[in-house]
Parts: sequence; C-alpha cells; structure tokens
Amino acid sequence: MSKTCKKVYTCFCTDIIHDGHLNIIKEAQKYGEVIVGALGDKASIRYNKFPTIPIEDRVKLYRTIPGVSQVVVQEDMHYDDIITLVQPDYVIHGDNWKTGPESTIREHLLELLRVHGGELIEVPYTYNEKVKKMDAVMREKLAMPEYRRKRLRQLIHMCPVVKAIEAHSGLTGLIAEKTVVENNGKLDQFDAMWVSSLCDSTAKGKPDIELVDMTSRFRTIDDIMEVTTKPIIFDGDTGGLAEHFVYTVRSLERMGVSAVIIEDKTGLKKNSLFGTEVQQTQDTIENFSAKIAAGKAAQLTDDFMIIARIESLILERGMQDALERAAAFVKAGADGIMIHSRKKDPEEILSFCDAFRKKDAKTPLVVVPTSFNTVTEEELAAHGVNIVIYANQLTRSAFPAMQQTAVDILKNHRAKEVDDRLMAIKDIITLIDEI
Ligand code: SPV
Ligand code: MG
Repeated sequence: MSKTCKKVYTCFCTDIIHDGHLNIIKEAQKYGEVIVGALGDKASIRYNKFPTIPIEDRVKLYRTIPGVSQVVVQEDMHYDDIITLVQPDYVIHGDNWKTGPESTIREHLLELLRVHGGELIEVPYTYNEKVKKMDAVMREKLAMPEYRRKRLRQLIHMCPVVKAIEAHSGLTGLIAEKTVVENNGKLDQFDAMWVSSLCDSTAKGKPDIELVDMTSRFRTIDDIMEVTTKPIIFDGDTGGLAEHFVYTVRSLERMGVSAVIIEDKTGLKKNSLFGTEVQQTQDTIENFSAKIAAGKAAQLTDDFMIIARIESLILERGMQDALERAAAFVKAGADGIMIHSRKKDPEEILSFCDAFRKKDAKTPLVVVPTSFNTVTEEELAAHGVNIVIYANQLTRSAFPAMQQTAVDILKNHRAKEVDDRLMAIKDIITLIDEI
C-alpha cells in the first residue's frame, strides 16, 4: 500500500453489489486508495443480513469491484480492530446510519477517529428502484426453503446462544424479524421464531390440547413465512402417532421449517405449565424413541432437526429419569434435547444441563425459560444451552392490552379515553411495507 496515498475504508455487509455500493466506492476513490472491509458472519447476522455466501466468496466478490485496491475482513461490528489494522485517513459510509440502533456504531466510530485521527465521510444513501429490487431479491432468497431450513443449524454454530421468540401470525412474525435494539453498544435481535402450540391455539381461541389440526398449524407457518426470513422451530406437541409424524416431518421440511420439537407425552396432551395439576401421561422411552427414529428415517435433507422434549421434570419423575431419556432419545437419532421445567428457580434446569453436558458435549440443548425467567441467556449458555425460546411473551403482553382497551371503550361509551395508549393511525397504516 502506498505511503503517500490516503487510505479510505468502507465496510460492506452484503452478498450482492448494487448501485448504492458502487456509489460509495466512486465517492471513496475521490479521497484515495479504497480498502473494503467484509463484515464477518457473526457480526452480519446481528445486522439481520444473514450471509448466503461464505465470507471467502464475499471477499472475492468485493475484490472484483472496480476501484477497490484491497479487501480485509472486519470481524466485529465496531471498527476498533480495523482502525488499528488499516489506519485509514477516511472512513466512508451511507448516511442512513445517523438514526436508529445503528447510530451507536457510528458514535463509537467517531470516538475512535477522534482518538486515532481520521475523518468520517457520509454519502447520501442510494435507494432507487434497482436497489429496492435487489434488496427484495436478497430477502426472497433468504426466505426460500433451502436457505431458511439450514439456517438454524448454521446459527447454532455461529452464536453462543440462539434466541427464538414466539410467532403465531404474520404480524408477530414481523416483530420477531424486524425488532433490533442497541445493547451495550452493539446491535441485537432475535435469531429464530418458535411456532408455539400454546400461542397458535390461543390466537384461535382454542385450548392447547392438540385440537388445532396440522393443516391449520401449517397455515400459521405459511402466514409467518410469507413476511419473514428467519428460521422456524415448530412446536409439534407429541408428534401424534409415529405413522402420522413421518408425514409432518416431510411437510415441515418441504416448507422450509428448520426444526420440530416433540414432547414425550402420550394420550390427551395438556400444556406443560399445568405440571401435575392435570392428568398427563409420559410416553415410554421405547415408544418415543421409535417415533424419533421414524421421523429421522422419513427426513430427506440433512438440514432439518428433530428435537426431543423431555417432560420428566414437569411431571416430577426426577432428574435421573430425565437424563436417561435424554441419552436414549439422542441414541434414537434426536438432533437436540429440550428440557422443560416449571420451577421458578433455574437450579433444576441448570443441574440437568450440567449433568447432560458431562456425558454429551455436542447435542444441542434447548430451554424455555417461562417460569425460571430470572436466568439470563449468558448464564444458560455457560451451562451448555444452545437455544433459548421465549415461548409466549408476545401473546401474554398483547392480550391484557387489548382486553383493557375493550373494557375502557365499554365503560366510556367512546374511544377517546384509550387513544393516548394506542399506536397512531398513521403508524398502523404504514406499519406493513408494500411491494
Ligand atoms: C408452547 O409454547 O406451546 C410450549 C412451551 O409448548 S410451554 O407452554 O411452556 O409448554
Ligand atoms: Mg406447546
């Protein structure tokens, strides 16, 4: 790299190059030699830009852009390491990051440039019809079954802990897809969606007893898939008869669902959070293992996961039983284990995870911290948990708000009193993007 020429750095987080990127390079060239950073996989997923091509291919792609002299990999979403490595005179970026959660990255960069020297150049963000179309093409690619299905397995390898939130409609799917926050100076968001039997049934005004049939459950998945790209974990309840479960596996795989979780109960299923207050029957290890094995035999791709959910702690059958079942279900072919508890104290879950991990370092572990909600994702990850599912919080937050509004309108014979706490009409009519 020439010592006399000024260095201009820009970071890309994209699998395709469009006019917006070319414009940034064109502007950058006016200031000196252009170095492009390829944002690494882990940081890219925090931007909701899940990579569809490997980092090596992104580096190669950026090298082909006319005017780019060098491509480096930027692992972190912050620029600290890159400033030390590249020592740019200028950093160039689209001006679209001045507001919203990304502004925290910008603030941090400005601070770095104050300390190390260097200037930030911001160019107007290009958003023409062609760019809009290419963005849509990228989103559609991510939504395709072959990309979406494998994404959960990829995330398990990429993230210390995969965070899934419940979705039961297009709208809740959009919340899971689009909610991004700034957290300790970094961007954060959910990685996946959980199509909960409790919330799917509740949204339809039905009890969570496997009453809502598979056709209807698949319709919910379809509504969510139409407007999202993130991977889906399906709550398959007991999985039904093994002879039926094999068809469910095929259908879910074909749709692009990443995983099904089935619980080791039989007969009339009731929600686990009832625990022993209602009659619930746990399946035998033999029967449930046979169901898992049948599902695995029916599966056609390597991407799909069948996760076995163990109800021993819920049904107060003890830790030993839970551990014995976990080992048996893994042996039968389960791609993961979900352990459930309705104790407020996370101790029971953490002991299971520790004991399981002593014997099995690899099989992904899933937990649903509804009752034991004081435990953090970091603590769970430290005990070997791979997927954390927030199974019902969206439904439980929406329902009381809607109910209170209904009560207040009835009491006041008008809607004025509730208006302050409602979303503005302008916001609701523009909430959903049109094509
Ligand atoms: C669901 O969300 O439907 C579940 C999790 O199965 S739980 O309600 O905790 O059983
Ligand atoms: Mg359920």
